[in-house]
Amino acid sequence: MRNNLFAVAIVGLMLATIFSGCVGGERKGDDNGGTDNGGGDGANDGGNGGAIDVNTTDAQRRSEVLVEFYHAWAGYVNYAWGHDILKPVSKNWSDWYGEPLLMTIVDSLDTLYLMGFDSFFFSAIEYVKKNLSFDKDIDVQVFEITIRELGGLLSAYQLSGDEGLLNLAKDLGNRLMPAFTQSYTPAGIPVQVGGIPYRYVNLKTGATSGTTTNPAEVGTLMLEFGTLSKLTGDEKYYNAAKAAMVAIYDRRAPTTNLIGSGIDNYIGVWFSPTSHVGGGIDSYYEYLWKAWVLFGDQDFKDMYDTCIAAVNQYLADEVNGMLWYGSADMVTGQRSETTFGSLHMFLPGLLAISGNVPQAEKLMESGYYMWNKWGIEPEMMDYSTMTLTSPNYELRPEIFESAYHLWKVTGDPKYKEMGYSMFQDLVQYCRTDIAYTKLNSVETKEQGDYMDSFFLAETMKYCFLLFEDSRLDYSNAVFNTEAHPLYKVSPFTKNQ
Ligand code: DMJ
Repeated sequence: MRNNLFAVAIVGLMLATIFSGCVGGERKGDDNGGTDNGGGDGANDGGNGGAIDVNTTDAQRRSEVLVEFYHAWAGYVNYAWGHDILKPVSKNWSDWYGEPLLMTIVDSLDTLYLMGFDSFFFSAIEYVKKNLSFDKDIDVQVFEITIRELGGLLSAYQLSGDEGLLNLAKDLGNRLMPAFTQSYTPAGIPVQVGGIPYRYVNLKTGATSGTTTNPAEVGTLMLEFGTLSKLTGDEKYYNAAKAAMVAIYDRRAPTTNLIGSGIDNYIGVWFSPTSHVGGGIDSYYEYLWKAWVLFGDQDFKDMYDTCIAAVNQYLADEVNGMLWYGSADMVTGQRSETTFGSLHMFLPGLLAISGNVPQAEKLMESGYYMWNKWGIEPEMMDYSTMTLTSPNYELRPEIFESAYHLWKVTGDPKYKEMGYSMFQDLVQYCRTDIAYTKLNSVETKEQGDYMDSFFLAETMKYCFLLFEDSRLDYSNAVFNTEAHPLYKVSPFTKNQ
């Protein structure tokens, strides 16, 4: 810990000296923005309609992101080191399950590498190997621990070649496996059907719990468990995670090919037939496509093609010339809600990498309009009235992720401009004296007291990659849903 603090202090001084002219960028007030999103209330009145400083170079912007990442990382190191989460206003910490799983550290490892903070990367790996234990009597959420911890460990292993990380990943994978195992009542009646995993598992005892789940939590395990199989040669992880994805696919509505948002994992029956692309379903679609890319398994591509066609047919919605994706009943396809928010904004990126660039670009314009309407995007709003339904902003990354993929796929610099403009808004509204924090309301900009680990794992990473991604082998990597790059062939093996 003391070594880390010392290193942080030294690098802080270096960064402050090198980038003192551009720390935080110079805000141009409320009228700055990227591409011209037009004006007027109906379609395109982005609040940030002004021109961006075109002379600001990629190198300067990259430096600004580095400085801000460092500001947040140092806050974590100084006030929450060894714990899961930094509370950046009260300068306190919290652990998800009472005992730390080093969530922010594990989630940040590959960001440290991609940004070139090599000494932090390697010393954090040493700390993790020495201090992270999964032998804890706690019931963890399989989805969250898979995408943050298992994904973070596997990615850092692929970047460093450090076997200690793979051993931790194997240990965690084995402790999570009971979630996939069918269990029985004392009378011998099966209480879990068709490979739908339990939502919670006890890391020490393997006891499972949770009677209900959703497609995202069932279907966002494939990249991590599949990679574990590839790296260990043991197919059981791949097969269990694939069976879970197929179990959801097999329960799609035959009338529409849509899936619902809540399913009873004992009996495999939907209890919420509302279909959408937001939280609870989102990354199911993402993993169908990415599993195809990472593993070359045609079944995933076939499932993705069927699902995304249904999504585009029933959920896409044009209002006042703008594209959104709302909710519909999975059986009838009838529109049920016109809500959309920050989590939905992963979709432009997914559409872009899977080949539907026109639709991706159109949705990105809508998301950027939503962001600029309030100066920061809300958790949820009604796109038919452009009114807030959940006014908070949780430091979410999805819109930056989509800007990055659109930049890579199209080469159009407007996506870098969008990213930079939104990054400046983050600095203006979410920065605290020691780190970054969520907003309770995008309307009032009142700050909350929580810096989720995905801010360093994803939001800051995508901001950085927009201006510098030389350490990422983009064509060989697939990002898990927590922005951990997983590789078809590990970079360190290629270099050996
Ligand atoms: C992250 O944990 C992941 O991106 C997940 O897929 C969705 N929620 C957060 C970020 O918003």
